Amino acid sequence: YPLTSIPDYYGIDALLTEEHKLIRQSVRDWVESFVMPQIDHAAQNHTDLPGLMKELGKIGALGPYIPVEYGGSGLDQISYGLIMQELERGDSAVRSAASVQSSLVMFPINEFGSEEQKRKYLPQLASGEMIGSFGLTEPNHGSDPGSMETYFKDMGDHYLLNGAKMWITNSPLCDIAVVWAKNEEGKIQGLIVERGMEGFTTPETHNKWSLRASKTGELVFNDVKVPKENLLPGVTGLKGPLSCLNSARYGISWGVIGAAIDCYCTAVQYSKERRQFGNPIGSYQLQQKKLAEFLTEITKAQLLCLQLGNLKNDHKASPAQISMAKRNNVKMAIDIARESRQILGGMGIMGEFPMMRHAANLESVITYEGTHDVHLLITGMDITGINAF
Ligand code: TGC
Ligand code: FAD
Repeated sequence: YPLTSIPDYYGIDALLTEEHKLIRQSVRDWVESFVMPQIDHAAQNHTDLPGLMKELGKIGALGPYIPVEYGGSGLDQISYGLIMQELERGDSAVRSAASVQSSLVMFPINEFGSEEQKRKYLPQLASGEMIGSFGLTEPNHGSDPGSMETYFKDMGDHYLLNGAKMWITNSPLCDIAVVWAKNEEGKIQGLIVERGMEGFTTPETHNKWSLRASKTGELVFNDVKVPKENLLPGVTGLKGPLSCLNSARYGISWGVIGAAIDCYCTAVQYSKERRQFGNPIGSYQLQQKKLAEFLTEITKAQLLCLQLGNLKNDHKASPAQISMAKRNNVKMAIDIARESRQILGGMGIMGEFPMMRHAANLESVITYEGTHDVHLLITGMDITGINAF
C-alpha cells in the first residue's frame, strides 16, 4: 500500500511539530528499506535480523530521550512514541529490541546509575555496539515480581549473585543485563551483569510461535561475582524496575498502533482489489463495518497516546494512565490483526501479507510488560483504592 495512505483521520498530524514528522518519516523510510525486505524470512525461520541493533543506533532509535551528553538524542516523549510506532509497523520484534535497550536498559542506568556507569555504558548502548537485556521475570514469578527469588550477598569486595530470570528479550545476544535481585535485607536492587562474568549464562528459548524475529532466553546466575561498582546506587525497592516498565509500556502503547496500521492499510487495499460475486469485497457492508471499526479504534488509540505523551513530557503521566493505554491499544491491535486477516480470506494466512505475523507477535505483547488482566487490575485499584491482586 502507498505509505501516504497511513491514516490520520482526525488531523492529528497538525498537533505534531515539524521535527516529530521528520523523525517519523526517517524511521518509516528505514523500516521500508531495512525491515520490510527481510522480516517475513526472519520470522518464518525464527532468526533475528543481522546487524539490527547497530542499524537502530544509526537512526537514533536507541535511547531517543536519553540526554545527548550520554549518546542519546535528547528528544521528547512524543518523538519516542512515533519511533516505536514506525518500528512496530515493521514488526513487534524490532520495536521490542528498541524498547528493551531504551526503556529497560538505558533508562535505569540514566535514572539510577552512577556517573561512571552512565559514561561507561550509555554511549555504547545508544550506538548499538553494546546490547542490553532486562531481567525481572523469573520462572516462578511473572506478574508478581515482588516475590522474586534471585538474590545477592555482600562478600566485602564484591557481591555474589544467584538465581535465574526467564523470558528475557535479547538475553542470548546481550553484552550486559540489568538484573533485579534481592539484597540480604530482602530489598530489590539493580545490578549490571556483564557477559563473561564467571557463572553467568544466557540459554536461548526455542520454538516460539510469537516474536519469532526476536531472541528470547534466560539469564542464569551461579555464584556470579559482581563488582560493587556495578550496583545501581539510585534506587531500592520494586519501584526501580516498575519505573522502567512505565517507560516501556508507554512506548508499546504507541508501537502497537503501527502494527494495527499495517494490518488496516493492507486490508483496505485488498478489499478494493479483490472481487467476489462480481464486485470488490470492499463494496459489501460486512467488510466496510470491519474497516470502519478498525479506523475508529486506530484513531482513538492515536489520541490516547498523543495526550499520554503530553502528560509524560510534563512528568504527569501516572502509572495507571500508562496501564490503561497499554491495555487498550494492545487489545485494539490484536483484534485488528485477527479481523483483518479474515478480510484477506486464505491469502491472509500467507507470509506475503503481515496479518498472521502481527497477530502472533501481539500474543506476546498482550502478555509481556504486564498482562492484559494485570493492567485491568491496576486500573481497578486506581478507581477503587482496593488492591485486587
Ligand atoms: P505494589 O505493592 O503495588 O508496589 C510496590 C512498590 O512499587 C511502586 N509501584 C510503582 N512505581 C513506579 N511505577 C509503577 N508502575 C509502580 N507500581 C507500583 C509502589 O508505589 C510501591 O512503592 P513503595 O515505595 O511503596 O515500596 O506492588 P505489588 O507487589 O502489589 O505488584 C503490583 C505490580 C504493579 C508490580 C504488578 O501488578 C505488575 O505490574 N506486574 C506486572 C509485571 C510486569 O509487568 N513485568 C514485566 C517484565 S519486563 C518485560 O516484560 C519486558 S518485555 C520487553 C520487550 O520485549 O519489549
Ligand atoms: P503469570 O504471571 O503466571 O500469569 C498467568 C496468567 O494469570 C495471566 O493471564 C495473568 O494475567 C493471570 N494472573 C496473574 N496474577 C493474577 C491475579 N492476581 N489476578 C488475576 N489474574 C492473574 N520479562 C523480563 O523481565 N524481561 C524481558 O525482557 C521479557 N521479555 C519477554 C519476552 C517475551 C516474548 C515474553 C512472552 C515475555 C517476556 N517477559 C520478560 C516476561 C513477561 O513480562 C511475563 O511473561 C509477564 O509479566 C507474565 O508473567 P508470566 O508469564 O509468569 O505469567
